[in-house]
Amino acid sequence: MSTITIIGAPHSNFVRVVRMACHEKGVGYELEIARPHSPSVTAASLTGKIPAMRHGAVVLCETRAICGYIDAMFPGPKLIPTEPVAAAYCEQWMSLVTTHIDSILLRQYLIGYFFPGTPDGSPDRVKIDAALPKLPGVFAMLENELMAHHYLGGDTFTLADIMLFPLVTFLPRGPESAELLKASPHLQAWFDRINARPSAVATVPPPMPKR
Ligand SMILES: N[C@@H](CCC(=O)N[C@@H](CS)C(=O)NCC(=O)O)C(=O)O
Repeated sequence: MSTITIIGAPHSNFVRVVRMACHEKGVGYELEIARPHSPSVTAASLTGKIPAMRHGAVVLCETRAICGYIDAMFPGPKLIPTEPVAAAYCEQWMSLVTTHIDSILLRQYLIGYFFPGTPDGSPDRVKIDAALPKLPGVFAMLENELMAHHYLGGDTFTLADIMLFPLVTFLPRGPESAELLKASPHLQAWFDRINARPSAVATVPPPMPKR
């Protein structure tokens, strides 16, 4: 069967999730580097967001759907548990990452540092300050879970851990999130465990391009 093509930019946390899933499964892929809403992305992604994926006649967008396809289609370790309770916890955490945690930590908070859009390029304090009160709750949610379990949703590594990991790599780049991470020893220990996996090592993004 044809090779999987992942379409997107290597700096995107969600593109890295799909790449890590391929590495964990032992599935080869090619990365077609493209920005959101560029022609090659809009040809494959219903929203123009990245990642998108092509595999033969199968064209998909949405990280969870792409990873679910890869997990079901190929042999190798199951990334989404088959046992119903474990599967439900995995789904719960994946949903929390994509709808809640990513929204607050990246789209509402870190974006104010990464892409401020201010005339002089200084951090967007209005955006950042509006997000700050929401940060402790997100860190507490993760710290409590990882105090109780070795991985998100249980004691087995799953796609939920992959879903969160690339986002956590960004946290040291915001001063407030860096402090909260330092104060979250279980989250930090979880991060170190995932960061040592070959799938994480193989997908480290290149330095951010100058804007
Ligand atoms: N729900 C999508 C979200 C993907 C997403 O937000 N990708 C970002 C890059 S990390 C993007 O394409 N942003 C451009 C935009 O929001 O227009 C998924 O799970 O794949």
